[in-house]
Amino acid sequence: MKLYNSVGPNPHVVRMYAAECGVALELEEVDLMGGANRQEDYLKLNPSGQLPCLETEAGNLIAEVTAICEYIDEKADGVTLIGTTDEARANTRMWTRRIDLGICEPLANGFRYSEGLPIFKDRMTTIPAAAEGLKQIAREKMSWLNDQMDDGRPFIGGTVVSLADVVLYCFLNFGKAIGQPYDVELSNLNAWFESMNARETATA
Ligand SMILES: N[C@@H](CCC(=O)N[C@@H](CS)C(=O)NCC(=O)O)C(=O)O
Repeated sequence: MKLYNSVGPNPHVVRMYAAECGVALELEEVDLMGGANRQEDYLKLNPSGQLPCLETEAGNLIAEVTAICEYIDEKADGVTLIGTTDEARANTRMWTRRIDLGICEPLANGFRYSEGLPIFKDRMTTIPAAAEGLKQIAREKMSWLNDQMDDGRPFIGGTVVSLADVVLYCFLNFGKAIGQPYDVELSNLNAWFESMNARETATA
């Protein structure tokens, strides 16, 4: 399987997820900073013009990180970070959706509309006036998640590592690098982040 790869948290999610599943990916780098992902050649692969994108052994193209990770999960031999039962899979998808919409999306758009404006202003609609509010929404949801984890669960969805953990880890790691570090006083979130950061797959 070939992954069209670049800098940024979304490709990191897929690389880490594949490493967790023991699935090898051939990486092909795309120059995101130079805007190659918005050019005709790449748009033929992923008309959304974003990274990553997976080319399967059958030659099909899959974009959107949660779809790619679920596909990799199905290809993994005996390992799953989605879940082994219908209840577990629903739980993983519920938490992943909460993380995606509540934290990742506002954090990323908060960046695109402020510090990231020089990169993004000519490739998408940007709303600088919304940046601080979006960052605030992400912070509030991190605090809410921290409260949810007061029950001592080691992972976001409960006792086992899941897609939700990989997605959030990669975005909080990104947030640290772009001026949106999570509040280390959120002790449950901080302990969880440190445990994810210690996984061998974190550097994939
Ligand atoms: N919803 C997409 C988001 C992908 C995304 O935002 N990728 C970023 C890299 S982390 C990107 O391609 N940014 C460059 C651009 O939008 O031109 C997914 O789930 O894969």
